[in-house]
Amino acid sequence: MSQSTAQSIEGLTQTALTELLQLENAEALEQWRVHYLGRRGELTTILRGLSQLDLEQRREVGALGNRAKATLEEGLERRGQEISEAGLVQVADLERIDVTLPGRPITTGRLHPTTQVLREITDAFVAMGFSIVEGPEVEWDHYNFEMLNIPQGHPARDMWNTLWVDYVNEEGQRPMLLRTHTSPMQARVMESMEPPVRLVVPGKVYRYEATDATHEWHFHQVEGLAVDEGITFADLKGTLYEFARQIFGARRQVRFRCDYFPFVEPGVDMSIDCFSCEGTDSGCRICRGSGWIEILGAGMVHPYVLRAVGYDTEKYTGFAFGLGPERIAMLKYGIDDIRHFYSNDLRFLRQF
Ligand code: 2NM
Repeated sequence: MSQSTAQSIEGLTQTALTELLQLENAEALEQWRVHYLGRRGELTTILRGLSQLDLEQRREVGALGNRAKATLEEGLERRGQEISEAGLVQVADLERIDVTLPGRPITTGRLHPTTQVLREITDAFVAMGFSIVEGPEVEWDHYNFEMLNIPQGHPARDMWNTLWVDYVNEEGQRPMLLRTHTSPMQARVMESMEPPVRLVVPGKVYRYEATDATHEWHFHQVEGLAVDEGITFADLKGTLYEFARQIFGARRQVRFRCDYFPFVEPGVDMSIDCFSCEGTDSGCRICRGSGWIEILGAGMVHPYVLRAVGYDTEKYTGFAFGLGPERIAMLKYGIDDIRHFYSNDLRFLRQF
């Protein structure tokens, strides 16, 4: 008895679910509900008949019946949703839709200001024929320092307060770190191909640094590189001048001054003339009265770097540069504290 009841519950469930999928409107759904789940519905009738079974069987088959009931109820609800989503609406339902109600607001996300500026920067270089390459944030000392003419014990290592990864190799050294610039990827690319090379590497970098309004322990960089036969400092100046005009407007002037970076010789920094006061305000908040704003570092790739990646330094020369999108964004939008970028304050983020 209980065996056959169980079977008829199973069969009934299958039939009911199959039928359900063919129903197209609310009226048919209601008929279906009454037929199976109503007070005199098929399933209800079977469940009522359980009282004739003994206690043990009643418990077993009862559980089966209750599960079947839940399955049918779920199916009913799902099919109801499908029908209304498909727009298969009954005229009676249509009359209850108030088309004068305002629509539900669509909340869209947006790109982080750093990402927006990062893309503006890389777009400018892509337009000049550079490719975009990305690389690992966890690097080897070898690529982050050694290959870039910053050997162990070199005083220039102090320029980058490094976050070392807690991994000790077989020789007892700790050779793994969070990259302090994106140039290790440039060393990787140069190592893997012959010139001509023209690439920019955008990405996140890390420094072991106390934070304040102008320092973060993690931020972004875009570093670029061009190596080929006959590349000169004039190529560097022309490329970076064009970049400055793309980002800060065609009226901008640029100025180069000597600076030191161990992977280039000579090294320079580049400033643009102040877009805020154009050199007329000795109290200007942006250029602090100097009329100039430093926006990047650059230089001719050091022959030691070219040699380390296996390039013929008699044949090839190149220029390289590095800049910080957060700093560019701060200048463009008048942001006074770099810590805003990663404090996740929506009032800040929604302004961009
Ligand atoms: C800078 C300034 C000057 C630079 C050098 C290289 C490489 F890999 F080619 F040697 N990449 N980036 C460079 C040069 C970066 O950042 C302020």
